[in-house]
Amino acid sequence: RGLNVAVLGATGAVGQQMIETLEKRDLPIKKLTLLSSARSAGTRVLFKGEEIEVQEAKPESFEGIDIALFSAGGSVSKEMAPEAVKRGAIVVDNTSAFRMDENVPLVVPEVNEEDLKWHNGIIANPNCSTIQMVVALEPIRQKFGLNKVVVSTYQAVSGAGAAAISELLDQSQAILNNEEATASVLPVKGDKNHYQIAFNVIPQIDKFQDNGFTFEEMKMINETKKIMHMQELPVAATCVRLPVVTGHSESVYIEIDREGVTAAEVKELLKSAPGIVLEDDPDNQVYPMPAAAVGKNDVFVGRIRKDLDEEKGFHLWIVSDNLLKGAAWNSVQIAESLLKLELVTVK
Ligand code: 11C
Repeated sequence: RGLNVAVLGATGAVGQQMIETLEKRDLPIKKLTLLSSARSAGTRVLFKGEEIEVQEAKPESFEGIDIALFSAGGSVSKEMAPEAVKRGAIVVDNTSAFRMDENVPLVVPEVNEEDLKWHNGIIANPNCSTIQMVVALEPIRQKFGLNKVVVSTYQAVSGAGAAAISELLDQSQAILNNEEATASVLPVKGDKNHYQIAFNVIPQIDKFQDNGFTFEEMKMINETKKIMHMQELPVAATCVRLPVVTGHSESVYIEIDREGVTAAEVKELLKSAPGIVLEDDPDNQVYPMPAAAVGKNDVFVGRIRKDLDEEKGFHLWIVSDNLLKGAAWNSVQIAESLLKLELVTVK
């Protein structure tokens, strides 16, 4: 008895984390099918002591699959998700292909697990930088209301994939050796110019849109409104890439709906909120940092301060492993929620 689970994109940075997360959790799995492009097919992966060969993804690969976790890029999702759904699978898609589709729930279980109930076969996993922010904002919204969000991100290169990690490491080594550092991936693989990320900071993640914001910034803006069911919420984002391998950080300014709330009350609230670890003790220099968040499923929150001028304004510092809560763990968590809500049956 168990579920037939597939991972599409099994050899990618997120796919590997999905497999490791499935291994650590106890979702009942009868059979795990690992799928990839033709290029990576044939790779052998160890899962719970058993070697599984990665197969080339074809529409027929989804016959008999209950839940398929997708992380192989937007165009693969667009092509394969309808095929998987046609064959009875529920797709949890980690790309931006379906996130803003009004027939597709966009889910972070701590925030809007109930939205899973109206899925039509595809469930979208939000962008990593959005996920960690809404986990921290939702308890605040519930208790104090939320009127405004302004976020600046400090994002790790692993968000841009394995090639971006190599680029950061190769450039760092070259610079330390007094050699020339070449760039061909960041800020965006398909854009006109590429810039050095080692010992640098790049204020561009994904392509610029006509409104002057980047696509990553628009994801944070639009996805936050959809997940929190607050189309009217003012959200602004500036997304920045740092020379950090894994772990996204965010400086978030919010305005709540109530006056007279103290920073201590916000800390107390977040201390027991789901999915959050409060790390906020300035006297002992305790605050979240990406190096400490790597490998953990939680969202770490600290540096909580009340604004000095705006009575309803607060500042927060939010850090999480972008490959786990930002991607693989949130997808597996959605699968666990489907089971808990009896939206998938174990046969
Ligand atoms: C980054 N947030 O850090 C991106 C990666 O829409 O799932 C995730 C892209 C996405 O570059």
